Amino acid sequence: MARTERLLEKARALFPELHRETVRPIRTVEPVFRDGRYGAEAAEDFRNRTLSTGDSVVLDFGDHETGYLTIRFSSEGAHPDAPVWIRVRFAERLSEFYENAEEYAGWISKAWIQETQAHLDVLPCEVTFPRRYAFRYVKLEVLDCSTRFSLKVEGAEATAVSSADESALSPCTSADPELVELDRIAVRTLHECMQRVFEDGPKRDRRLWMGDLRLEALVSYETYHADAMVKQGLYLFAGDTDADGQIASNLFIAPQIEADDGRMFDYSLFFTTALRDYYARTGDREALEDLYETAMHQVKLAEELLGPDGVIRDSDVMGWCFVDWNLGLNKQASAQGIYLYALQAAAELAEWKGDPELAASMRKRHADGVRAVREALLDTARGVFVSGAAGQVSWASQCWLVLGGAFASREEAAAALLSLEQDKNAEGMVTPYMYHHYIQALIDAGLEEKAKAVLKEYWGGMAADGADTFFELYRPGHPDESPYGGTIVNSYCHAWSCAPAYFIRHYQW
Ligand code: RAM
Repeated sequence: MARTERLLEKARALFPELHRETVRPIRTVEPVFRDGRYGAEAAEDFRNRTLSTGDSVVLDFGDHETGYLTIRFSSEGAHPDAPVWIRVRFAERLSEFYENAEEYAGWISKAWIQETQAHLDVLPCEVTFPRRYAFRYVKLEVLDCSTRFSLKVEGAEATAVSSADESALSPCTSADPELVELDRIAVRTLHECMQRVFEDGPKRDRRLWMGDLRLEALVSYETYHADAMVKQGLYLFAGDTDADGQIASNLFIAPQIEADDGRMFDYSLFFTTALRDYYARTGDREALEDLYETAMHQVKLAEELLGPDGVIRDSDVMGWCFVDWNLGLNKQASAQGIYLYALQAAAELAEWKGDPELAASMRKRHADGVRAVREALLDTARGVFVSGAAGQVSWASQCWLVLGGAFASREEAAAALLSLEQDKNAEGMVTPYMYHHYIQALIDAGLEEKAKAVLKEYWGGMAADGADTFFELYRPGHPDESPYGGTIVNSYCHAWSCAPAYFIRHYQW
């Protein structure tokens, strides 16, 4: 790894303060699953109940919260003659209570599952659970309580934490109530993910990912204006690259700053595009001077993967390029689109840095890359780009090649995007992250009204499903969608899904 202490020092100075707020449950509920939908019915207030072995109570905090839970317990009946053994489960969505942690056998750690157990030796007592949880609902289950007494829950509260500064939040000025509601949920999503860094999700993975940072930054510019946190993220990534200078896909900040050893073609290039976005918004010369070389280097590294035909070589190494969580997706064409998109950013950065020759060379590489991909991957009969040896057609490939400027005109781009709707075999999209790029591609192709309609339908689908915050994965009609081998580890507050707040505000919808 190549650590640059000078950059990490600057990053450390930019860590935000966390704001703390005490929140309490607004009601006690009984989860219900009816007609394929999860819901909650009002139940007897938890303070009025006495709990014995097998009993449980569900507290509803009224909104998604990220923080630390404290519960006060007492007993009723004889003097407690044994500890009480309890399980506490935290859920961002009620559906999580219908899943069984024991049955999860997926490939990411089940330690992410938000549940814990405790023994209450002496009653009354107050317990503060040490982990930070992401939740709206908390379920307390009595696993065992002596028959000589019963347990009472006297009170519960959480210390919610976020670095989002509410006083900095710009208002949403849309006149469309549907959009105002989507904006509200999106802003809440970002709020919850704004911790010491822009986390991907407060339930999981609770850390800074380059691809997520890029989109969180775009939403932040329109909402909380947390420019210093965007800068912090960029300096963190630049301060700990691999030995070749490649930006890591994600990094940890505790116990100390350390980049993960994973690399992804697209996420490294998003350092370049995120610096472009940051400088365009802030004009922060110090950041441009400090981070420019690293940003341009990502493009150079990407170029090493160009094949003799001038197109990024395909790879079957799992995760070489992320694009989306659709495990059946071939990434080659998307990777080329992302490479072209980054070249455009690199040309702008070089202009701003005062290096017009390099800017011209970036533009030439872009033109070469467009020509190459049109020759190698454009199916002229169908008007779409194919990807990989099997010639796969996907939504992701068209979107990224629109964003990278590989279509000859807006009309050609629009025709390709629209043709996907008739092609049942085209590989689809499974994350709001990929949908963000689809919305942008529609706008770039001149289909802004369609973009708005898709945004309303897709994010509106999550809202209609009771979302307090937007999800990591969402594929209408596929509630079991999870790349991890089980939805119990899915995150239901994931900042790469805050797109509505970006598009509604940026395009003044
Ligand atoms: C998920 C993370 C993050 C994303 C990576 C590729 O596991 O939560 O959001 O960037 O995938």
